[in-house]
Amino acid sequence: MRQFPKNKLAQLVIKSCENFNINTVVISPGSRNAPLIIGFNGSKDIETLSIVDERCAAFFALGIAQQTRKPVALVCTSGSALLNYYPAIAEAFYSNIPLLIISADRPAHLIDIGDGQTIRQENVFENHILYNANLGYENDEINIKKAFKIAINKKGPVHINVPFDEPLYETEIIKYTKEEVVEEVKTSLIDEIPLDVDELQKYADIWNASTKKMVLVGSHFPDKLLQTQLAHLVKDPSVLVLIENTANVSHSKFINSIDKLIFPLGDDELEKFQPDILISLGGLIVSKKIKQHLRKYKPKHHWHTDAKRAFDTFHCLEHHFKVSSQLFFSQFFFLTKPVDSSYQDYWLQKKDVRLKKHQEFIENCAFSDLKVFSKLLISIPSKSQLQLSNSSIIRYSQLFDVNKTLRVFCNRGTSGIDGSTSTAIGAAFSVKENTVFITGDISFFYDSNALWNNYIPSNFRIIIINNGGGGIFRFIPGPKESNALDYFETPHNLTAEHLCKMHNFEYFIVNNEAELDEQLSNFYEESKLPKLLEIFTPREENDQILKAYFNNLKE
Ligand SMILES: Cc1ncc(C[n+]2csc(CCOP(=O)(O)OP(=O)(O)O)c2C)c(N)n1
Repeated sequence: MRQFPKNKLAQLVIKSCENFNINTVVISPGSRNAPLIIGFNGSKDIETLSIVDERCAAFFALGIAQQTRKPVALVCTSGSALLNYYPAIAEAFYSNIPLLIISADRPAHLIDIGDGQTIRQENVFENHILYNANLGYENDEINIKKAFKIAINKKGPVHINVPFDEPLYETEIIKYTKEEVVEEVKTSLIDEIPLDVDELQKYADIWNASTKKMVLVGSHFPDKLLQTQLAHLVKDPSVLVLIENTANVSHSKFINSIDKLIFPLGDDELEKFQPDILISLGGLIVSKKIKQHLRKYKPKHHWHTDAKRAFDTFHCLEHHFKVSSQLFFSQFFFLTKPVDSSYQDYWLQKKDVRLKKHQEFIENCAFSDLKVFSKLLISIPSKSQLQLSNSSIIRYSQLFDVNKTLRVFCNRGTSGIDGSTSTAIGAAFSVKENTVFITGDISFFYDSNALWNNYIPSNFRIIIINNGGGGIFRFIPGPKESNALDYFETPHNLTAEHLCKMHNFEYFIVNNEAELDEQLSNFYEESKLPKLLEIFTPREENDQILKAYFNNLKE
């Protein structure tokens, strides 16, 4: 026997969540969603969390789902509450993260008649959602099941909109036992349908005839099989593997700082770098330089491997292998052979040259964002999870070798600055290991409600590089030469100190290199409270130093 909301639609939604083994629901307060709140709170199988600000709640849920790769449910009331989920929904859509959005609504006859807290909720996320289940019509049960299966199998956001008439708070005791998962859900490689071998052979023939092949890996969840496969690929001297830090793979023969390699190249060298074949995999690419390069010096063949979708990022996509990269490589390796070539070796030698230049410069450079980064990345304890905000933070990180035991994540689906802290906190909440989050000041203050959250583990660490504004706008061409730099950079004198007091973080401050060394020596030690380190860097010098760094890379 169990207490349920009296409302049958609420019962159906809650039972479906249990049957599909949803572990977590993040609830934001309201009255229209009372049947769902009461019902989920009565569930033994589902953990309920309470976060007031819906934008933060959604990014927090995204952080959990990013780690568990299982859908996390979100529940909110009607009206603008729901719209605050949109930034995280768009991020989930482009980053392939499963989210189950459950919104309470008024019944159809109360929409657009002047009722309070009422907007047009059905299909409101239409452009960035994998499925809309608008309940209250026919086939509610079928629609709900479809939403769950799509979120799980296709790894993305789905929206279930649930109209509730009053009364909202009534409950009933009913006999209830959880049913087993209603339908088989596909979650692993063995569920995939392999590629047709004859078809694949045609591509393997092109591959085997080429001496210049590039494999570009964007953001990817850490995966041992993929790591092994990519390590196998670089045994072939005609293959160059380019990775980003968020790809979570490593090897001494991978090119990991793409911009560092490309920036100094002249036209002759860029032509030399141009591959015949490009295989891309993983999520969206951070490196602007490689995007520019491959759009200008297009490979003859661009193939993308992904079970779900392929973007034509370089305007020359020839083929989409609609399977996971792991399945693709496991089939492809049967058909391919190493080819004699100097392609890989030539660029690995260049990589070494750049590294020497890099080290020389960093050793001697003044206190700045760049210098801070060089110290931060080596200070992070092994096996931590590293969460990065957008803007120059993710870009600086790409200039350095990151300890290969770290797992690195960043919201690159939409590259927003609006939910990085909330995402990092959700991710930290869902894993046991230490989580370190490095962020810019504007991104941090934008999402400061992320700290309004009772689930922040004590081993969570925030590091703010406070350069007094959006430092990226001093670096990229355009804003500085315009008459409106302040509107891009948005300079300020804010500090995180008072937020730390309000939200129970230990606060540390750094203004120079010596203080940085001192603070980093014990910043990661165990503590009762989570900690925040705010590093002030010289706003007007950072971009000069970064420009000098890139110029110095030139031979
Ligand atoms: C939601 C959202 N609004 C605006 C932007 C545009 N934008 C990109 S970077 C940036 C400034 C970020 O500043 P900060 O976090 O301090 O990082 P820094 O550039 O100093 O490294 C802005 C406003 C964005 N990416 N996302």
